[in-house]
Amino acid sequence: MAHWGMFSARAQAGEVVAVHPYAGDRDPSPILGNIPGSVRHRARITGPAVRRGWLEDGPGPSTRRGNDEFVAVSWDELTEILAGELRRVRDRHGNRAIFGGSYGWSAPGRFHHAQSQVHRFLKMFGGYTRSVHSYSLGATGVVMPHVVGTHWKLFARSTSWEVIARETDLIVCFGGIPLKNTAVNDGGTSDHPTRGALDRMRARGGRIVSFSPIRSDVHGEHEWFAPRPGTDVAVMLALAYVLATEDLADRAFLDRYCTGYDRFEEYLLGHTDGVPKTPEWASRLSGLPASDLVDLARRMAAGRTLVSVTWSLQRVRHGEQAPWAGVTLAAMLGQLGVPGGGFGHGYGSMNEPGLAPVPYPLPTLFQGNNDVEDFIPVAAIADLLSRPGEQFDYDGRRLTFPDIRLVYWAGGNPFHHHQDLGRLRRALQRPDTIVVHDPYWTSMAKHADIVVPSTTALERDDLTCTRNDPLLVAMQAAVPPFADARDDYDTFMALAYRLGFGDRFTEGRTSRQWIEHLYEQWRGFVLADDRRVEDPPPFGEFWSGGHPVRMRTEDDLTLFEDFRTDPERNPLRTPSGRIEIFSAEIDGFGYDDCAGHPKWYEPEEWLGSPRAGRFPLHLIANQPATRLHGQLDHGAVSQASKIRGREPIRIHPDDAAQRGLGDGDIVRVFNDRGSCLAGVVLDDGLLPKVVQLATGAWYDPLDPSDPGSMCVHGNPNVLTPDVGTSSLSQGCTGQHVLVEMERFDGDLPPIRAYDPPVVRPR
Ligand SMILES: Nc1nc2c(c(=O)[nH]1)N[C@H]1C(S)=C(S)[C@@H](COP(=O)(O)OP(=O)(O)OC[C@H]3O[C@@H](n4cnc5c(=O)[nH]c(N)nc54)[C@H](O)[C@@H]3O)O[C@H]1N2
Ligand SMILES: Nc1nc2c(c(=O)[nH]1)N[C@H]1C(S)=C(S)[C@@H](COP(=O)(O)OP(=O)(O)OC[C@H]3O[C@@H](n4cnc5c(=O)[nH]c(N)nc54)[C@H](O)[C@@H]3O)O[C@H]1N2
Ligand SMILES: [Mo]
Repeated sequence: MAHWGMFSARAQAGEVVAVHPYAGDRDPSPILGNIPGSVRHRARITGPAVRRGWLEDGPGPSTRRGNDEFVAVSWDELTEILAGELRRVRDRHGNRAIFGGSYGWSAPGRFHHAQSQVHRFLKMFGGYTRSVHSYSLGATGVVMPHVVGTHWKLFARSTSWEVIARETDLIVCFGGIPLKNTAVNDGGTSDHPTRGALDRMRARGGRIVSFSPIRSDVHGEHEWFAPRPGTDVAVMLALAYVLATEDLADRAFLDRYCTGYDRFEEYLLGHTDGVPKTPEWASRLSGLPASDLVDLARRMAAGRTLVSVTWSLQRVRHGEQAPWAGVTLAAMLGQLGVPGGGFGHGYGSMNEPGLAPVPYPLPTLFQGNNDVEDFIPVAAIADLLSRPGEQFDYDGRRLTFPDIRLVYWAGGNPFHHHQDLGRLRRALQRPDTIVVHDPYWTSMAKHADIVVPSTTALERDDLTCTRNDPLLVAMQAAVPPFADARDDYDTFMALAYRLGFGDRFTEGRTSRQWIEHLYEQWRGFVLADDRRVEDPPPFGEFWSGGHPVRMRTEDDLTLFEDFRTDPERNPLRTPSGRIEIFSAEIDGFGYDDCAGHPKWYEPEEWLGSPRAGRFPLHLIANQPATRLHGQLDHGAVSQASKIRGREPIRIHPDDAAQRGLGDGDIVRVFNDRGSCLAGVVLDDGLLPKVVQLATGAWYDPLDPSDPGSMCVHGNPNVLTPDVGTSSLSQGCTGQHVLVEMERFDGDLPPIRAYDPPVVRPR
């Protein structure tokens, strides 16, 4: 199993040479094709290593990270060095000086999940400064609990694809419903139902209206509206304005199920700021004809309408506003809780919304408590490292950045996920020690002091399942461990014994015994359910049979149906128990960048800003179609998309012509933060002045000694701003950035991203 689908593997001489998708998958993802050849790829880390400068000079700040050679050490030496350094930092600076946030997707598997392992280990070691929320949903995760009392139920218990296919007349989707993203679900996925569901809905006469700068964000027939990126909230407000002023808003629903609509309406009509949010007003911002917005609002009120907002819309400055405005628009239509109507968040973002949840707890590795209370919103990593002792706002609180001495990363790649990589590199110079576990020499591993080679999921036994998938799956090793790589569990086990808590960490179990233990614990939950669809066999039988076990799923869900049926007995977990169109809590925080109701804020990085005079193209840095993040960027499917080895950048033919660019040219994309090379793909399915460069090309600095160096490969995060969504949630804003580009006629530098650094014997 991979995060992007279930498969069987054919192996030869320690390498996976072919994969076959699971027969039950109705629409398997092409990115399975990145797997063959990945086990023995030259980018693998062959054994434990320590950065030469760190070994010779001892722990401390260093400008040589990312530009130093490594010294190979044995596993025993590694364990001794790492245990000694952990103890030194704890004894001298306390546990809060250890940053163990360690964000990232790593691999599926309920036991060998790198984050679960590193967090459990560091908790037993006395705790660590942690991170909260995700790069995926930084704004949603904070704002939506204030508005609807939850954020995860919006995806995990969303209206099902079956209900949409059967009931919905009109999907109005902001950010489209990109099929490419439904390849993936965190922890794995055994079926891909989105394409089929949308086809069935259309066959019934259902329509899709997509708001997106990119036409291909909806596959197949649809109506395409391309607003200027970042103006969706203005468009939503204009649709709301038409509903409010043409007597199309469902006042009875707003009275019974919501609070604060009147406060919002004052703003909508312009009573509070003198600016009525008319279709003409939104037209000037978005570039869309006002009459189209008027027509659409009337159509939305005339039938069963689902308002859908992708997660990308909240991964921008003021990202709190789009989901909040979306739910408000759906509330005005009065269809929340009605089958096929209402609101969705993340259709086309992940293979999770629309898929039925299982009613049981999943097998879970017990974590224990973290004795350190300090935390950061996850995307504040560079701030944390560069601004110790400084205060910042977060969800109504004033927090302080602790002074971090040791950074511990297992299962994630900040050089993939973080913004403004030049700034990140300078921040990574500051701690005493950086530890990285990864199977591959990612840029993060190259910036580490202590490098720990992990196995990949293909090299170990595990089991996996997710909230929104019916199968519990035995993941049996396809090949033996590569070179001197170790399972993260075994690394932590050795460290825990060296540090004196080995028995507590292992509870006396081997990996195999843990897997059996987690399975049997889960099996108990299933056997207690009278309505189970299958009896899970005892572990031995399950493992030797190798077949997945099917769980019961909660089919045909409609989001907020319980609440609609009986709002007194099933209130939302908000202060009022209702949908908070106006939140007194948020209003009370007094932020000037997040008011008490949904509001249009002008971002810094958009085509209407003064910055666009210098950098006139709006870059969409979205998820890659050809891989998951930076994982297996060296795989066949990802490589086939590259242009002379560079990541493709899509541009409208008119913008290309203005710059004298043709298909296949190499360009230098730049702004005042950095620059990268990329390969031109002409595409008239883009709004003019919009360009698109996916995330995930491995960072490849022309001059590794220079934090501001050009990336010769096409990582957009050398360009993106490292600034939070707002004082409320401080989420990631990596989706949008203004750039300019020019043809690159120089000698093309080689791609060195997948080459290991120099590693010398001790
Ligand atoms: N500009 C911009 N940037 C973005 C985004 C955007 O929209 N625009 N999106 C953001 C989002 S939503 C996300 S979720 C992040 C994703 O960011 P990440 O999750 O950090 O990216 P991955 O490449 O998946 O990193 C996972 C790492 O885990 C390693 N790994 C795999 N298996 C194992 C294992 O068993 N053990 C260990 N120790 N390591 C393992 C992989 O080799 C890989 O290096 O990126 C964010 N960055
Ligand atoms: N193949 C693949 N699938 C993935 C991932 C991957 O790496 N590869 N990553 C997974 C992860 S971790 C996450 S969190 C999700 C993320 O899910 P999302 O954040 O929803 O995904 P993106 O592809 O970044 O963005 C979706 C679309 O939003 C559109 N968009 C961008 N800005 C605007 C705007 O201002 N207005 C409008 N109307 N549209 C806009 C873009 O055209 C883009 O294609 O994807 C998941 N799925
Ligand atoms: Mo994500």
